[in-house]
Amino acid sequence: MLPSPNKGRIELDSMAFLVVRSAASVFLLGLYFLWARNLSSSLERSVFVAGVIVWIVYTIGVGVARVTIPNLDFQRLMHVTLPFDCVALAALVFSTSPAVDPFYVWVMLESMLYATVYRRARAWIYSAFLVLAYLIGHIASPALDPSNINLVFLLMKVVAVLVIGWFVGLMIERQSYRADEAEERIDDVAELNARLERSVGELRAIAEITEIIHSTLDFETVGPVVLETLQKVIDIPSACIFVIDKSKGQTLFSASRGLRADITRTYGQIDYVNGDLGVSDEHFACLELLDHNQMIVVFCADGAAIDALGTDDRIVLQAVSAELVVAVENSRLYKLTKRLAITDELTDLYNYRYLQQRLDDEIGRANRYGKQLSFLMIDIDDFKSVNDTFGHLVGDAVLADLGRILKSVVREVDIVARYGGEEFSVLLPETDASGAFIVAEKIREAVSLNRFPDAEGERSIHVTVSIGVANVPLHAEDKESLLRQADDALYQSKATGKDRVRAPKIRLSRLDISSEGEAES
Ligand code: GH3
Ligand code: MG
Ligand code: MG
Repeated sequence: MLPSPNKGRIELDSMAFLVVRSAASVFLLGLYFLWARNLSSSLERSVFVAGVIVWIVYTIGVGVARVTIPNLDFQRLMHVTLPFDCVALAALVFSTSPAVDPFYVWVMLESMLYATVYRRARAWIYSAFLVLAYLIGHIASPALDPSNINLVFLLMKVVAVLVIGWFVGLMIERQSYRADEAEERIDDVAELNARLERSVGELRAIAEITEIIHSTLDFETVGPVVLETLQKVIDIPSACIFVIDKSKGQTLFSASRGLRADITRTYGQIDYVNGDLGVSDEHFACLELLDHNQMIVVFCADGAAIDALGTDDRIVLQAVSAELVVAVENSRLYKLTKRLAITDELTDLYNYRYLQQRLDDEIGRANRYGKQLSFLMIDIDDFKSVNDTFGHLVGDAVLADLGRILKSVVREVDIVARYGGEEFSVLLPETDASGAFIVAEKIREAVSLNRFPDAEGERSIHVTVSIGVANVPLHAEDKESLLRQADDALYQSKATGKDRVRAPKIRLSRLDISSEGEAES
């Protein structure tokens, strides 16, 4: 017997039913041969035989039905057998009741069987049919003395059948109710388990993404990996995510996955204008996930997919957004720190440390590949008097302005640095001495022609610079001698009247330019 998942009733196997009916048939046949065929009354004998035949015929019918009908509906089968069982039982009770009433127990058993299979009210009706059959057989029995029927006793027997049927029905109903409850609890536990598993998956994805994002400061390359990991918990095959600087309307970070190239291009540069995202594609929708410190995180995907996002999905996206914002801030700070570490604050030129490092690199490269490089050492003439006349602040402004002039004169690849105080230097990779001389002269001339603003903003200050030029390999082969040679040349330009360019005196065998006096102004 198995609990029925649908009806909450006992589901009897039709095979078991057939076996029990067949055993009952054998029993009835045995009873006939051992006892009933000796009954003195031929009426009782015939009725008994009729009852047995009806029973056996329907048992055979059940067997045939079971073999021929696939997926035989057991309850329907019992509906069919009930009336014939009632007839058979009435006949059997009719012929045996007056003697020992053995079929009373039979009626009771069958009524219990119906109580296990059908719901209580219906089982009761079927029990009532069986009781009715019993009563008809019992009262109609010719052997019973009509004047001597014990009505109270008969009533007790009938009520006992009904009560037991009702009781069995009640027990089974309770049992199935408990089974239903247990099943519901199992469902609840399964649902909780699924939610827990999902939450664990989400936490794992967030942890994974956090690790990926924070594993590098140059984290732009990790964008697709972030989206791929997100997809493990949020079922959106194509999406892009942006971190936008609201104040500048600038995309600081963008990553896309599974999008066509044209869409990626369209959404790669979302403009944040007047608090509105400039997205028009009707198939796409964007969701603002986070707004923090002038930065917003926007997630874009198919509109239907965005609408279908659940609360859990949004929590995951917001957690990832928070990490992205921190990572973008860290990356920005890292880039700024990196820039500050190599930049001179006052002039925004490279600082002394960076210059030294680049000198090492470039001289190494020049020596390795047989290339040239030149170096200019620049010193402002009589800068002390500028400070003395106009004040230190104006002096600082002159230095900053001079930095701008230097940068505007040289090429992108040249390295302009503040060497210290009011001294500057320019590293010219792949430039020979004559080329360097021309650059130095351009610088000298640009500074000389420029007028720097005084405290009132009047462009009244005139400064000049002296420049020493040195070249690898013409004047030097390593950094120390290159710096020394440039410094010596600078000293020469100071010594010969300032506002001029000088290169070191060199041996005639290495000479390729006229080193002294040519560039005098
Ligand atoms: P010279 O032609 O011989 O170079 O004369 P000079 O007055 O420029 O002398 P020197 O090269 O020794 O210059 C040093 C002066 O530069 C001293 C100091 O007042 C000024 N100076 C150095 N660093 C700074 C700075 O950061 N700001 C300002 N305002 N002045 C500076
Ligand atoms: Mg100086
Ligand atoms: Mg000076």
